[in-house]
Amino acid sequence: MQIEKHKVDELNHQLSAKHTRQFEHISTDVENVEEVLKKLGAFNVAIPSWALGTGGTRFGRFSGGGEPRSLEEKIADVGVIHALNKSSNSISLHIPWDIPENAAAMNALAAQHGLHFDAVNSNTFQDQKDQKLSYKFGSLHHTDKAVRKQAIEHNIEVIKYGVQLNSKALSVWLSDGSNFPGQLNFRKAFQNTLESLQEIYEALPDDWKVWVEYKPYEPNFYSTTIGDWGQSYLLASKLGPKASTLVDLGHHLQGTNIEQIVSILLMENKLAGFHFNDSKYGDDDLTVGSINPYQLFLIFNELVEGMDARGMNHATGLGWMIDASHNVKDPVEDLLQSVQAIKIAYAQALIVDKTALTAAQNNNDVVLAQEILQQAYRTDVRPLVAEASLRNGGALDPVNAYRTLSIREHLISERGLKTVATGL
Ligand code: PSV
Ligand code: MN
Ligand code: MN
Repeated sequence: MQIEKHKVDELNHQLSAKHTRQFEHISTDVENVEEVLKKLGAFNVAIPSWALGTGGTRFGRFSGGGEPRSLEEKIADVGVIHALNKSSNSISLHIPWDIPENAAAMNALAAQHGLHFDAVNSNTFQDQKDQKLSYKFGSLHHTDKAVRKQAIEHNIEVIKYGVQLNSKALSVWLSDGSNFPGQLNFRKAFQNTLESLQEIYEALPDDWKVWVEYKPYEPNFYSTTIGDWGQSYLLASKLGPKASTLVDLGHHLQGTNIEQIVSILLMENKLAGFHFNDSKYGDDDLTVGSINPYQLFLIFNELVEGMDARGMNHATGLGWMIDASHNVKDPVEDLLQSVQAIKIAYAQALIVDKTALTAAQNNNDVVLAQEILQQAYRTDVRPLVAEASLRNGGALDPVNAYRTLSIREHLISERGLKTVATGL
């Protein structure tokens, strides 16, 4: 399924009078409108191949209709998202959930939709059919060298797939940990993980990176071997310049100051990028911005400040990806909402009066500093996001366009009502 551009244009035309009014209004207040639009227009967030089907919990899964049944159909779904928002030009594969049997064909299909492949993700947190040794007690940290070797080889195989797809990074998340005190020797588990990652690091092509993701708990409930940013940072530092720390927003204990973590990692050139989602209780994988949009804005405020301080390109300097699960929503709608929420937070961060904020900070003017941040946060920047999309040929209102064009109904008639996507 491919969206015809003229249909998006027609919908934009219907909304154009209202949009023009709103855009003109905000343009009078925001000094750097053109710069903001340029940056928003260049900004893209990758879509993970596992987020295109409805997720579920251990209590049940309620599949939606027209879910993608193959990698080809997942690429088509990301194509739909990108055609509407012009900000999701890449797809991130989880292997072996999505194995690109014919990489050349996948590259060509992706290109037809204006897409390319982002980081590849390895998976040593589940046992696969015909797998020799089990990951029940971990993978890269395992007490048995043979299990570690199997997990290392899997990661190297994932890199090989990634090379064929022109990916440039391997993203590693381990569920390795322990469920009960005494089960694990923490020091040995960490050392084993480091040595295993060193072997994987050696297999990275020159222009590749490895991103080390952390998570405090789940599926293990006593300890996780890469449980926080300190452990990930330590590993990344010992590994070398190609390794850095990946921040998944859901992978923090409640109340953690994520924006501060981001700021320090960025300063140390050890921030790989993000898995965006939102949460109320734990790793809930909810729609980005649905629970705590202020936190998202504060993170982007640190990102803009820190990337500018280091002269980094906002669009390409870090890995931007969504990592969410959709239990009750149409996944495509949820992903469109998530990307919009990210662009809103980014636009708000771009309009912060940085000179005034720095002065307020230097004067320890706490009230003024807060006023400056909240002035930006409370500005309705949606007309800026809409204008950036419009200028790139996307929809002014992507969710509305998706619904008005009856995309899900088309997908259901093409693929059937009872389809189940692979992956989580
Ligand atoms: C783990 O919770 C995680 O965030 C990792 O990024 C996985 O690769 C992903 O979820 C998929 O389930
Ligand atoms: Mn993640
Ligand atoms: Mn997660």
